Amino acid sequence: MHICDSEFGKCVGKYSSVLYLCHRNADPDAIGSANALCRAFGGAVGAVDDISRTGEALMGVIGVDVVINPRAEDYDLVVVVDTSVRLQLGGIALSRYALVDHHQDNGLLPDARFYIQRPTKSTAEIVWSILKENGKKPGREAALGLLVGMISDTGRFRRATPEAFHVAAELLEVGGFEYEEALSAISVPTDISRRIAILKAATRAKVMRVGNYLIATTDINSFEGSAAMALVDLGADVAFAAGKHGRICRVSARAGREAARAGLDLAEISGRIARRFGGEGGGHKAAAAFEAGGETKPLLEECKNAAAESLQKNG
Ligand SMILES: [Mn+2]
Repeated sequence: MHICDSEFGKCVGKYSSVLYLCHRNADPDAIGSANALCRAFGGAVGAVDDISRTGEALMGVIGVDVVINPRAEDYDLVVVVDTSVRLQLGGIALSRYALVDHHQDNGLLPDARFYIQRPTKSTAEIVWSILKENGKKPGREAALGLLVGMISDTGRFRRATPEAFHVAAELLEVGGFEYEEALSAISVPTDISRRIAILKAATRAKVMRVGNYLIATTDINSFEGSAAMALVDLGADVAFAAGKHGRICRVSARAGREAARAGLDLAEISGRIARRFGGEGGGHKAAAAFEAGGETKPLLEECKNAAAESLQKNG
């Protein structure tokens, strides 16, 4: 059941123990959003498998405890935060759950007790609206966590909307901290293994030109998301980085502004290819990921062709 932001307090208040659950490799948007909801409405914060590097940095700054791989059955309700596909929840067995999210996949909606999902640039913006509509005033840490989530999901406001800037201004006012403090919360130095992986991904990259667009693919067995993002930073319009993990292939996709503006939809492409290879995936138009069976090479070939087809059609 879809609910309005103002109904969240009433709906979640019907359950006595609530877990706010972040996706696998929880990022600052997930951690900041779950933390603010938990502080406002009561409950616990959990995450699946692990926390991202920047998510962990934020945890320290705002002082939130996150239970890794909590037992969903220990709670009356699980509120899944910043997550749109089951794949991102690993082995967690969901029964009674709700959803607060900003992605565009609807896989978790039909079975949710209630949900709020709309395509904003971050889940944090939705959470801020939920707090306001329910008469909750966040403290300093809760507001800081939300702003850091926004900074992270908007690429430091490079992809921000006018609405996102409004929310950011309100969070700075209510939290009473400096913007610089929020920025430094996620400015953690990149560790050497990630830098090695990214450099390897760059040296192995194959590049195809389609009109004025460049599509890069690369094979790597860790940090696929960082690698795809780095290839876009280096000049690719679209980048796919694939890694083999046991029998499963993980592919991360990123697109630059021009390709996204030309109508490329990586969430759609990821979902479609994943399903064809017995997997699952999704995300956003310009940033998506999937897992599927098979080898990296044919999957990357499929990705490249799908992106090329889309760019030729619209570009
Ligand atoms: Mn997010």
